[in-house]
Amino acid sequence: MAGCFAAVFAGASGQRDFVKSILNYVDGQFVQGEGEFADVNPANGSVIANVSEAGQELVDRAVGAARSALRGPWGKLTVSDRAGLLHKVAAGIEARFDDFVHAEVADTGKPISLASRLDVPRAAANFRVFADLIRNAGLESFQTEMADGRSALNYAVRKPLGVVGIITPWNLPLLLLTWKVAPALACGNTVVVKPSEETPATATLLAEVMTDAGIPNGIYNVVHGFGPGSAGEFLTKHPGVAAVTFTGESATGAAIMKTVAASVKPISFELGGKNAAVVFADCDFEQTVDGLSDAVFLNTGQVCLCAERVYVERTIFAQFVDALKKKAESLKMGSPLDKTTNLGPLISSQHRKKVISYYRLAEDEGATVVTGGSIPSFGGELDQGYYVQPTIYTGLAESARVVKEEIFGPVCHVAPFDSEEEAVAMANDTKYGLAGSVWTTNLRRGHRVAQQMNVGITWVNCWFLRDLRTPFGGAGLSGIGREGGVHSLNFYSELNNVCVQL
Ligand code: NAD
Ligand code: 6OH
Repeated sequence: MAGCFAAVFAGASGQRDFVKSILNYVDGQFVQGEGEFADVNPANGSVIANVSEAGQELVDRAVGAARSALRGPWGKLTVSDRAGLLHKVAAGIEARFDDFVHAEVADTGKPISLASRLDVPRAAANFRVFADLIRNAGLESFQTEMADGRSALNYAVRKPLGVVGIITPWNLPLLLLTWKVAPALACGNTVVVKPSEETPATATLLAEVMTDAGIPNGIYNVVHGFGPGSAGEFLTKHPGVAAVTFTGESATGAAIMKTVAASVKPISFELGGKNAAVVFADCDFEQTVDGLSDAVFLNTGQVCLCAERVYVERTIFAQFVDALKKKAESLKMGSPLDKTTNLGPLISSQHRKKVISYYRLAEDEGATVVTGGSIPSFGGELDQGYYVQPTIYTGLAESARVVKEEIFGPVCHVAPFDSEEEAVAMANDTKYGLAGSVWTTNLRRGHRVAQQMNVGITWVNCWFLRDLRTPFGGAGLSGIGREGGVHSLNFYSELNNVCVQL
């Protein structure tokens, strides 16, 4: 079947219709799997598409196609030609900008303003950055002199790993998928992707862009489904898959690790977080309140980098909590399609149950509710959506579960500190280690505290400001390995060191 999306996006009524049927994409064809499940719009609970679920047989076909494609024209392209095709993919995403934005908004419920400024532009940037990186990457080399007088030249050449299995979550679906697809393809691999069952649309739409850009059949394959006993597990278990890269919950990472252990595949894991922000009394107050509002509430708190623990120097604690409360209460919750909306719903009814259970737990654990803490009422269609109020707590012990466990909603706990050492100790008192932020106008303190954070990335006076050449990943329960820049190139390629005696 050609173009399962094209017909649907061009609604005859002139109205933008959403996807009605989302198929798997294998060897350049949109194909049906064995089962079907619903893709739900979290803003109103309506079913926006039926998604075809890939069974074992279809995953086998996808991996088989990806393996064959390694031996086809893709494997014979020069690096420069491959990079050129990836630039065309970036341009293709931009050419269908509105389609991607609307598909992402319908699947996730995120505000259209956010999808337009973050998710879709970053997807195009992911392809451009890794195309340029691979085009300009040098070879590691050493001139070797041995004690016995022999000399040699060593140099390492990059080769693709083979078929890379890519498994991604629902919070930034296209951004996180392309963050892995782009470097994997840049390094000459072929891929089979399994997007989240909650957000299957943009990965499928990307298939059309790949075809239009001239990416040969079998290079980019999409299988839909769930984790255990479904496409996710079939893909990670598959003997034809050379490496697995995964973004999602830490517990899922542990399950995938067990699955891949038997075949000793390389893995890259970007997992959960319980990130801390440390606010000093000498911060630029307005900038910090604005920055923290983003860090806590962006994407309704469903960003792995969000700050769920905020530590504030005691001398400004009350003033800061009050300002953050006002900011939270000024955020507009509403329809994702309204350009003025700041907060959309959570991804699903199930996820809302989880977040609300933490809201109840916070009260049981003795928290003071500064603002929020429940489900909003709109008096219309949005009451069928999975909205929760942006919420701020104070007063919990550092040992409380609400302070220790990832909630993944628009919520934080704010606690005071008296000294820099105490703030660093509290920030580091977690099993996670993804991201942190430090807010101060004292330059030396900013560097000093940032360097002591046990995380993969620390921002000073900003948050989620990304340079795609930098290492990205997590410590502890937050992940294994680093991607970004040359770290991605290293993960997605096998280095073969050639030693030539001179
Ligand atoms: P999840 O772990 O539930 O699911 C992620 C993906 O894994 C989905 O595609 C799912 O179908 C698949 N999956 C589930 N079980 C599987 C199994 N046994 N085998 C193979 N695949 C399986 O995560 P989620 O709820 O979609 O996303 C939210 C989580 O992701 C949060 O914990 C968040 O912190 C984390 N996250 C981390 C980063 C990062 O860069 N570190 C980025 C985004 C999200
Ligand atoms: C998690 O929700 C956000 C992850 C962000 C990235 O992986 C990135 O490259 O910006």
